[in-house]
Amino acid sequence: MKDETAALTQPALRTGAYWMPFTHNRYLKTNPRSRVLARAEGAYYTTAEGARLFDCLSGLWCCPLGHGHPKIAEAVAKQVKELDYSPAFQMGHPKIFSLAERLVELAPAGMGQVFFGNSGSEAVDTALKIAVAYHRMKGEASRTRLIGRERGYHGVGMGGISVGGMSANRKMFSPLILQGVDHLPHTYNAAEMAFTRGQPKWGAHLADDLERLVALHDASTIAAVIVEPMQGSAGVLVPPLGYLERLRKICDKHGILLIFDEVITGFGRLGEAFGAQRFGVTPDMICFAKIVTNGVIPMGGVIVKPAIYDAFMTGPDTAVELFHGYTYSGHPVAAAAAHATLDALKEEDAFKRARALEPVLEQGMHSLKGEPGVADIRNIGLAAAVELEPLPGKPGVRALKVFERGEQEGMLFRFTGETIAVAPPYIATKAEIETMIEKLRVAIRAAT
Ligand code: PXG
Repeated sequence: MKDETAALTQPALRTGAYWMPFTHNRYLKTNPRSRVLARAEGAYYTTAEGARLFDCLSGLWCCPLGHGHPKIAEAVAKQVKELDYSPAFQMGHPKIFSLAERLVELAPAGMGQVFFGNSGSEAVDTALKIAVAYHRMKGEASRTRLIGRERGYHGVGMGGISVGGMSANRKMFSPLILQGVDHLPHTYNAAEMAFTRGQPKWGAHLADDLERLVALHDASTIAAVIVEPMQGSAGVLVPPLGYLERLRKICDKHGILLIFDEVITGFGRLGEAFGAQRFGVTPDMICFAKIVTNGVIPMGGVIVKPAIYDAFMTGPDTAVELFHGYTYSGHPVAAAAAHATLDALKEEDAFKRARALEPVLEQGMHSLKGEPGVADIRNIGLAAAVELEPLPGKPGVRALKVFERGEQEGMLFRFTGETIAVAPPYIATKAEIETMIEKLRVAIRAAT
């Protein structure tokens, strides 16, 4: 029996002071008890009420090795005692130099340096700044225009919301949106690709819209294109076959930098180190965050090609080359967590495991076709989404109902808009993934 008065009511949880991010604060605070997580171990959370929830999205896409990983916990504890902080400017520490080397090795061939921040949002804003500054260093200061994509999510910094393509994240802040930003069309077309497994065959031609923007503005005004190889937050929008290749070609033709925002797709989510390797397309910069530390300590950053780094290495060698960085860039505790995470990913053969589980997730998720209100199912790697038809006159409520029923069934699903996304931990078993899908079926049937 669950003790209804446990933890949260003794003493009573006071919820008023915490303004929760990307959350319906008022609804949650009327009955917060099931929404408070008290503990986590492996692929499971325990709520403050004592209920056990399978971690269907690996935290927020960031904890695929499971919670409380002993090696990561140990590395963090040791680092706090050895060197808890080191100034990020004009100073370094051994683990951050070696981490940069390891990340370059993991990245597709041809990448050279890593600039560190603390989140995906910082990684994106850093990459956009580097892109504009790079062209200036190369004597092409007119290349300032940035191109994102509809339905893209690049975090919540001023740069990220500007190149991002989610109207809810932009409209409130419209005076702050950067000037000189365009968007490619998103690649989703239900009529052409609903219920596709993996990459849709239709849609490579949508990359040609970049040629239209070049014709409109001239290449000499365009700095960079930024896309997520797979659009995660938009509900697992998988790139059409040939699309990313085509973007790469057009960028090369016009001297435009191509940035992959791999905050979700990095470190094995698609069965390879990065989406770049999965799709066989190498960008000029890769933004990363999340899984780099298994979500344990915040860290993010940008991996760049040597030509980009080299462009800044001019002038007197006593001059600062890039006026950018954060107090916590390359934080030693985050670096220790990242090393331990990379070790564990390797020791546990995690990318291979993700690849092996991909067909299990694909087959299971697509078995939900035909359940009430299921409008589409998409998947790639160890990520999938079910898109639901909205309940008449109640946008978003159907997915909320699925989420709430999911909790009763022992599942922590992620819901946004009309979509349920799953990205189970790499450590999940086949049976756990199958159970997750059967519980999702129960929740979908109940949400009418
Ligand atoms: N780029 C991409 C591609 C992301 O997915 C960010 C940047 C921003 O990262 P930070 O660390 O600043 O949050 C993200 C974040 C979801 C979900 O449920 C996705 C993200 C964050 C929270 C929830 O899809 N992505």
